[in-house]
Amino acid sequence: GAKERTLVAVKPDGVQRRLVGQVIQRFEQRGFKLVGLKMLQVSEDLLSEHYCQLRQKPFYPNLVHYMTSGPVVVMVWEGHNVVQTSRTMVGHTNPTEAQAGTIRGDFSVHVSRNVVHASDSLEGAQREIQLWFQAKDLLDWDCCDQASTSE
Ligand code: DAT
Ligand code: MG
Repeated sequence: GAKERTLVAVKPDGVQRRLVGQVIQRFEQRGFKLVGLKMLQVSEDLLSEHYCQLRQKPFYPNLVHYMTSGPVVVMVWEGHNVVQTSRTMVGHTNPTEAQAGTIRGDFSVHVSRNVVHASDSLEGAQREIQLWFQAKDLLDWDCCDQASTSE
């Protein structure tokens, strides 16, 4: 529905390369609504919850090292079909496979430095949003063009 939400994060390489603004711009421009945003240094505990399905993978230690190497910017975006559309906007996990025009396809070359995260399913999005944000830090707001101007 229109209130669907997903978690998007600019990973440490994206922050270091000053790509935060371009990532936000793409989601704003597409028509999604920003309802939560913060910058933080991720702990290994949070990361192992976030990537709980990947703990057994051979690349997991490198993934932890990368994701804790500097701050990330994590956001919640809301709108129609945002989970699936944001995956399309982000592009293939491996930048080698990512289409030009996607974030990974435009800004990255290697799977170990792929700039952004986006939740991969409705259930995943709900789980990740609860993991990264407190409910009070997600804001429900309306556009000024829908508000009364008569006051
Ligand atoms: P995605 O980030 O597209 O949802 P994922 O959930 O399968 O992909 O994996 C999470 C991250 O782990 C991914 O963004 C980069 C890293 N990763 C995945 N597969 C990898 C691989 N084969 N080698 C190195 N890193 C990998
Ligand atoms: Mg994933």
